[in-house]
Amino acid sequence: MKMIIAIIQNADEQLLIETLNQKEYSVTKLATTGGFLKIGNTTLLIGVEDTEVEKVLEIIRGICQPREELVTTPVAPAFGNDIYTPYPVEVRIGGATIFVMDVEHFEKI
Ligand code: 2BA
Repeated sequence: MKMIIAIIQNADEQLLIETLNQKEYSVTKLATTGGFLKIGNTTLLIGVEDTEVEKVLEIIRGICQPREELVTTPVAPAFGNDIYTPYPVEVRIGGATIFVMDVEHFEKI
């Protein structure tokens, strides 16, 4: 058995969970925050048999879209001016960041 950990954008969460549930994959959703942008994202835990991993990854690839996000970073002051100027920078957020891990033990009580 494998545990798929998928960090996705909030915008893709509803459709992805609905699609996985329709195909009878169990999903646990965690509300998470990206360490770099400090904006909310969604982490899904999906436990599946080894033979199902590629099918689930295909579903994620088909739904999760990369997007550009404008982030405002302060630019260091120059020429004796001590005011930090906000400067918008475009950051590309991937459709999904996925980890697939071995599950040592699985039990439902
Ligand atoms: P964040 O950490 O908020 O990162 C959002 C996006 O900012 C990243 O998109 C990447 O394009 C950029 N970014 C992140 N760290 C950077 C850095 N040190 N310098 C320059 N740009 C940087 P993604 O790579 O698609 O990541 C989306 C979200 O997935 C991340 O949100 C984080 O929550 C998670 N993630 C990505 N890689 C991870 C990893 N190796 N381990 C754990 N979580 C990860």
